[in-house]
Amino acid sequence: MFDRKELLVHVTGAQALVKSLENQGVEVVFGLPGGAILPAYDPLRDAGLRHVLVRHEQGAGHAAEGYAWATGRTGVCMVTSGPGATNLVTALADAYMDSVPVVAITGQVPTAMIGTDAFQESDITGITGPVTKHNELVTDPQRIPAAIAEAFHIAGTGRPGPVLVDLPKDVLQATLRWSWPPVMDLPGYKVPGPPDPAAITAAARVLRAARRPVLYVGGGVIKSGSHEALLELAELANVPVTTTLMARGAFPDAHPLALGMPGMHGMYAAVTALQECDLIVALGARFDDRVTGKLAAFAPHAKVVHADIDPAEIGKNRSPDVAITGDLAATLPELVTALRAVTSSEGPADTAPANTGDWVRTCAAWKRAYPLRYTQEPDGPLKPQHVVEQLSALTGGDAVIVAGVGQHQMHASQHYSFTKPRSWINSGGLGTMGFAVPAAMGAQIGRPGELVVAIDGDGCFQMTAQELATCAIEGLPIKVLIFNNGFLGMVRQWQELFYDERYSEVHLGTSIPDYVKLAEAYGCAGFRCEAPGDVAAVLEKALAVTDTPVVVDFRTHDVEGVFPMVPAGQPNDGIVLGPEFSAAEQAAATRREVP
Ligand SMILES: Cc1ncc(C[n+]2csc(CCOP(=O)(O)OP(=O)(O)O)c2C)c(N)n1
Repeated sequence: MFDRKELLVHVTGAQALVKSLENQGVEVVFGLPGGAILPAYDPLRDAGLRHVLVRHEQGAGHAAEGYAWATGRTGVCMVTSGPGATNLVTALADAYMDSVPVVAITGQVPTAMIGTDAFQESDITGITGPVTKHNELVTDPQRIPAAIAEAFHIAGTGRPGPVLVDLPKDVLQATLRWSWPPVMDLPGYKVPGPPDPAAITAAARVLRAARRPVLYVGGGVIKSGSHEALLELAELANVPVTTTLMARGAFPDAHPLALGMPGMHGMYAAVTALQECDLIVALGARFDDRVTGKLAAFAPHAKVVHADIDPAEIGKNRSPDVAITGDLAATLPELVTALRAVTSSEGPADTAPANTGDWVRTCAAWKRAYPLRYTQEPDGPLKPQHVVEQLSALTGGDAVIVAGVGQHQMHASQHYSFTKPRSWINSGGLGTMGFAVPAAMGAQIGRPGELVVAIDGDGCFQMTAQELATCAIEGLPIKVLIFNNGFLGMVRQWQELFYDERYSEVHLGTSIPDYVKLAEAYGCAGFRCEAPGDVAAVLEKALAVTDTPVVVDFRTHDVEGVFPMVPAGQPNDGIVLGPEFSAAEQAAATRREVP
């Protein structure tokens, strides 16, 4: 990359920006131009990278996120000042909550006009301070290469996250001496070093001594690429594994040790194993309230080993007995080695599987006794769970599944059988309706030729459906399965359960818009499916389309709920199995018994 001949070349700020992106190896920028960022769009014409013109800046942000989730690389978006920049804010907040590496470039009004309420001025570094890992208003054109290099470094290292670089128009128009690589000057930014060997040994010892351990696996395992070491650890120590909403796919759901998702809509076995365990090994997870329920009542008998790259997470919600700060890519293999050493020093007769065997059998019995349950009548209303299970069977886990936010997201996470990492993309922390379509677009660009399926709610879909136009024009054959229940379903469910069925402003109706016509208007293929028996055939038809995006309007049951459920803020001990279980079964489950 370093080219001595380029040392004395003078370029404009805009050219420096584009050259910096090229030198960072950026292959795609999602964006939409406007006045302040105009100078940057000129050299972009001749650049060796792809620009995808979105229809709304929020779409650019989520597309950059989807690209990053799907590839592990940093996603890039570029927009103009003022409304362009503020339209990005939701996506940046989303990326911040879910630790997604994104670099956002925003145009800004000329430096002399900053603070004058100039046309399309917004203090975007001020606005995004709390939702970015770092941001910078660049006032010296000479700083552009370093600002961009630093942005990528910060976004992609340590705990990943979004970084915003704000570039005033005059800074983009000024000239500077081009030089690459720039010297980065980040005195306050430190990526955690290797994990402390003493902490690793301590963790191995408590794991070895535990009789009822559980691995609580978060998104950090996927981000660090340490899923293989996770499998090795789980099998070596014979420990049941729970995978959070952020970690679906980090451990194969079909594995006998897999308990599935914990938390508010988690599987009974996963939720209960965490409540009853004597040791939680938290790996790249953050004890989020959707997992813990009432924090004071969470896992009351458990010691905690907490391994995370972000020291701020350790002890934030739950004090650990053993803290390991560092990259899981190093921590997990070292933990495996340390566990082997501890085990062999205790002699082959006393093997780890024997220590935990009873516990593993108990968890498996819970799994069998209290599975996910729903009823699909052959002629009855179409159940969303049925659609997800048909999709799961048809793809065998060989697809990238993207979700919106709501009941459909939970049904997708619960009923799809994930086999590998980076096959599940969703908005976990912020819970952003409108995430799915643009995130699927970004994922499809990052993984061309692979099957990308967005499972979306009718409410969510209508928030960012305009990106279907982008997908059609770019020839991106994403599949969008709308679970059209005619309601803001998850909110309807909460009104049913917690507001005495007093439904207020949650009815959308199923037929406006006509999603098939809408799909066709956007240059996509559109199908509709209402009968349970037709699901497999319609999915096959949809999956067979490879040259345009596809939208399927699944007319799903309007009152279907998501269960199990732990009401918000309640102890996880009170997990409700739902209407498919008898009172006797619920009572037995509450007592942890297996009928
Ligand atoms: C931008 C945004 N606004 C509001 C909410 C609150 N909310 C959470 S789920 C939900 C309903 C989603 O409805 P839909 O997309 O139809 O999905 P369903 O729950 O019916 O599957 C709402 C309004 C949100 N998460 N995000």
